[in-house]
Amino acid sequence: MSTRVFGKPIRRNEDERLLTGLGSYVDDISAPTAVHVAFLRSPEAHARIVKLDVSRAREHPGVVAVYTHTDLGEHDIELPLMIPHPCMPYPKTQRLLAHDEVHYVGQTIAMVVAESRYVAEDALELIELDYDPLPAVVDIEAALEDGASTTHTDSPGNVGAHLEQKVGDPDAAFREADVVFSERYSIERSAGMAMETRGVLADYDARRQELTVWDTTQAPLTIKGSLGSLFGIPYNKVRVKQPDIGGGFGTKVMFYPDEVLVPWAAIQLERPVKYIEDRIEHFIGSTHERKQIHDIEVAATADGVVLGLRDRFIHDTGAYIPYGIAIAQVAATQLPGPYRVPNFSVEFTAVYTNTVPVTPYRGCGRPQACMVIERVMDRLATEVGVDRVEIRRRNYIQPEEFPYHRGDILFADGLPVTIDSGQYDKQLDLLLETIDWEDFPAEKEQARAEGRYLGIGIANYVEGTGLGPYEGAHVQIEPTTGKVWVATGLTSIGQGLETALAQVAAEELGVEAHDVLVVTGDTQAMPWGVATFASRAAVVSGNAVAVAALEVRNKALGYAANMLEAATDDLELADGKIFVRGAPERHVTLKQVAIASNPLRYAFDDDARAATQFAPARRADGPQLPPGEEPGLEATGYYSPPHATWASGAHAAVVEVDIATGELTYVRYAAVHDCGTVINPMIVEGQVMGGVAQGIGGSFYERMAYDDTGQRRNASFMDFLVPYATEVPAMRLEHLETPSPLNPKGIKGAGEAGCIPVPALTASAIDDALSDLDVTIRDMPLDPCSLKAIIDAAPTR
Ligand code: MCN
Repeated sequence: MSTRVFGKPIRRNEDERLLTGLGSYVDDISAPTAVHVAFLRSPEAHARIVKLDVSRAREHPGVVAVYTHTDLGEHDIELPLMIPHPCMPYPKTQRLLAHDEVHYVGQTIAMVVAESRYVAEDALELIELDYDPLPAVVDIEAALEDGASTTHTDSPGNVGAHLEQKVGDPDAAFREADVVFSERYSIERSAGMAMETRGVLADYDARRQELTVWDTTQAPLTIKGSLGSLFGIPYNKVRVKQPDIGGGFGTKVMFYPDEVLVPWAAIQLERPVKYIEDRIEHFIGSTHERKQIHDIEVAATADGVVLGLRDRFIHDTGAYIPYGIAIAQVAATQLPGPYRVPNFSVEFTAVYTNTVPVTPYRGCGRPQACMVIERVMDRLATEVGVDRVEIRRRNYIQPEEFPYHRGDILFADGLPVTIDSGQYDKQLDLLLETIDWEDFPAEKEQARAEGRYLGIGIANYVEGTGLGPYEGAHVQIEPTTGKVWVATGLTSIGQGLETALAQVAAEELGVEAHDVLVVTGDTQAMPWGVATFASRAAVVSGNAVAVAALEVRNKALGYAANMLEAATDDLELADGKIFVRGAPERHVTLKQVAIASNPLRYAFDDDARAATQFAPARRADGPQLPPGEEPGLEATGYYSPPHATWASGAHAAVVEVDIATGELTYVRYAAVHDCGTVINPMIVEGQVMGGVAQGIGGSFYERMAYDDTGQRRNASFMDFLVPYATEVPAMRLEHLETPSPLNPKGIKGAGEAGCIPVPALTASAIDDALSDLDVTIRDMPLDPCSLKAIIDAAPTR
């Protein structure tokens, strides 16, 4: 009679739908009368538009409308600055449609609406666009030199943001240090590359003044509020729905021009309007992340204890800075990783370039920070002559030091970094065991004797997750089915949220997880909330569901006590029923309680008739509801975290380098992940594995390449390589559960973790594989050509 589902590796409720092809994506929504959008996008990285004539396109048969910025009237606006910060001298965000200057290849200039996408694309060819090319800013270091060209001609320099933060006294640490060194590390530009590109379908009912938008967004409530205020439509008359989605990865949390323009056109035309981004547009029109160059100085004792760090880095923000300093700030605050580092300063400059704008992509600044600190640890180990494991142990924050206050350095939630809990030594022990660390030297020697180059790498990370401000949930016991209904303002983007939240509710209500229906991404079902990003849903939404479900549980027990004429303390909830303890034959089902709690009549329902045999749940047949009572077995709950909760992990991999070709193979991979109390270990494993696969892409394959004029050189899957299953090794995964003291369920986030340490440990493993040569990997990602060049240029030790 037990229904413990929290912490169980149960299969995902959504899988049957998604894996049997029954998912319904934006492009699947039936809209037979819809007209279709194609965008004229800038062919130049930086240019002044001297002529934009759309008259021939407007006359093309099948074209319904062609819009440029002059047609937008009061809606000729810039997109919002999502996260303002005073350190941005001139925060630039993108106009819906460009005015007289374009700032990256792919920027939207004009919108064609036609009876079909084919016609819309044909009409694009008829638009006359003349422009004077302007110098393009692409290289972030050159962009900061005196006399550099500017990304925006109306604004001086290319500095999007500049911020310095300091903890302790780093200069004193450097004066006292026995060991001092400096390093430069860089990581390249990459992007999420979800299987499904972005898309928007909008329908406006002018008679009812109702706007409905189906959008691949991770943030439907942001879209709802923004469109409502922009178009002056009541909040409750704007419905934004995120249908099933083929991956989000952070890219879809951004606010894009089409997300305003498509609904705007639907209002103008009073017809459904649809836009589905194609793959090339996804490469040049949806946001990227990652490019940073770090110059770090390290001060340590002769024993390898870090006394201080001084890091200065430059961060490529692309042509605009809609997410403010979020990525750079996350990188800055995660730089010390799981290590004490009592003194450090970090200073970053976000640089405008004439490239696709940069916003958070899974990991958001953390892979960069992890690469820097973990490479530093490897170098420090060599400097002081201890091994890579020991150097980490000497610097870990110890269990008794939690909560660990980093000092006055502010995280992305605007609060000082306080790491709530962790067990970093234990995590490392488990990792070493899982990857067979002790046996590796013999394995390496054996391989070398066979002419093969094996290496092993490790990396640790911490990750601030579960950011506020809040999330809410509505939980109801359905009176017609007896099943549990949960609505969240957040979105399911492939991360298993429907099942995780079902498990939380099921646990409180004593039902099976598959008897809980979770509604995500529908602003009509839950009109309050923030968005899915920053690995926050399990923490913030999970705890909100628990709050609401507990209230429903208490209500149900109250009604059942009346129905069974027993005290609530004597009742027990399990298997969808409420029992009198010790007398299981005396029970009511949750459905019967839900019916009894609701004054409506369920004429055809046997349970409703059966419910009448119990003592009345309330004086229900009276003419009024009893004072203080509400119909329905339901509750809405909210949860607001005090600050971020810090997950952690340690990964290791054995790699093989083919020194003749520069090819890299991941031979085996192990990960230990600590996301506090685990809701569903099977989902967390999937999350970590998926993240690792993306991390492998960011370590050895993927790089958004631009030429000096700002043209993309690899905007297709023929040239931008993502790893296949053949490149991703089998993984061994272990969970360590260090509950967060910050939330009642002890949960920390998990969704981004997998990708964070992969570049760092890959670099470490390659160094180890090539230990006969003098090789230190400082730049990621590599590819066979660049690795072969490094091997060929390396002196033998
Ligand atoms: N989980 C758990 N126990 C925990 C923490 C998490 O069981 N203690 C499980 C839950 O099932 C939850 C999942 O792990 O559904 C991820 O939880 P969480 O860390 O809260 O992350 P979010 O739900 O907020 O998801 C967003 C996060 C981010 S920011 C990106 S980007 C991302 C991701 O997760 N994009 C993804 N995972 C993705 N997975 C897929 N398949 N596709 C994406 O686009």
